[in-house]
Amino acid sequence: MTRELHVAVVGATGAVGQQMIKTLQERNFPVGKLTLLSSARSAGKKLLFNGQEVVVQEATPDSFEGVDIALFSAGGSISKALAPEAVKSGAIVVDNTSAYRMDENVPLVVPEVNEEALKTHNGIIANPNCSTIQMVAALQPLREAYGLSKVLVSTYQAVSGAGAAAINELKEQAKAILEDKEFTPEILPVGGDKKHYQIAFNAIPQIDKFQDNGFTFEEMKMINETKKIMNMPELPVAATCVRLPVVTGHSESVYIEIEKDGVTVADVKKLLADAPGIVLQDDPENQVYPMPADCVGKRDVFVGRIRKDLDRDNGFHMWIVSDNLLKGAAWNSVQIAESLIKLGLVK
Ligand code: NAP
Ligand code: 12T
Repeated sequence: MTRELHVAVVGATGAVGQQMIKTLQERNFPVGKLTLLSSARSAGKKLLFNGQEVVVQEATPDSFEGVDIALFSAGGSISKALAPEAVKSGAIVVDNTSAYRMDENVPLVVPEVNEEALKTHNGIIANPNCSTIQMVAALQPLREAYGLSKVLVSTYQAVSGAGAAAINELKEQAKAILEDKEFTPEILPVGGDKKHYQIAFNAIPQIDKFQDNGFTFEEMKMINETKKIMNMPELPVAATCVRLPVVTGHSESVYIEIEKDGVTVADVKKLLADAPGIVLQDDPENQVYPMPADCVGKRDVFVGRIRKDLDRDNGFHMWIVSDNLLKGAAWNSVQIAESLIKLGLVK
């Protein structure tokens, strides 16, 4: 019998935090006590967990007394400031921000890929970037069976990845445009960057800030995190990340090259159909393929449009879709917490 745990959610009122609470409930996670934390703005607000009202409190360094597992999703600076405090209080932190992901003392975990890495944790475990999680979950079975020698990805990302304010911006903008009213973009592509652009009825080839090498930080997260999670530092990976006017569900066009010769599309389909956490939706004759509108609220990663490259026998193209707030964030974090219990890592 698992003991009932004291769980804290930091950023409980946010787009990800809300899904964390819902996922803990749906998974029947052994929650004995739930502490919900936010900024002072939302302190006092009441949220429901298993039909019970829980009052949101302001997150402070003293918020973690007696907490066993703390799920952080309130932005990188909050994680930098408070995750070490939570660890000092004896909690294990699962951090959804990019604050610790590339720290070599912090495991970066997608349970279907590298669950064993949890055993090396020092109090903080990083939850990877949303676009990266769904991609590596689908690539891992192929890598195990055939070897992997190249990954090229273009993403079609939903606005909910940028938080509750971005969801609101898309909806308000779409309404303003349909009603012929004026509007001023304020959030997307990146709240903290110099310029903001229309997202409704548009596509923006910028997610997160530009780096000196011409790639955006979102693209570099996909590149660096993929190598770390798969433990393949030499794997060639390149990414182009694009924001679409979709509320929830990231889509990705992925091209890979495998090491083994003679692999067929049927082989790849069979492998993915049987892989954990993956749902194969691939039947062109009947127009069956994954779409974000169909994946909302589901924990799986959906794969379809699998084709062999026309010029390279070891090249394959595919389309990978998942709910960015679930497998991309809340579900992967709760899944990590479930793995910690399963591996006997929660004292
Ligand atoms: P959001 O909807 O904007 O919510 C932000 C949450 O953080 C709210 O609960 C907010 O509380 C809280 N917060 C803000 N400032 C705080 C402070 N000073 N102290 C304590 N809490 C504070 O954003 P979101 O989409 O849920 O994302 C939250 C974070 O998760 C992001 O910043 C990002 O780092 C991470 N994230 C990761 C992924 C991923 O790829 N795995 C995806 C999306 C997001 P109030 O209600 O009081 O404002
Ligand atoms: N895709 O924590 O969509 O890696 O704006 C944060 C924000 C990923 C992250 C976004 C994202 C992260 C976004």
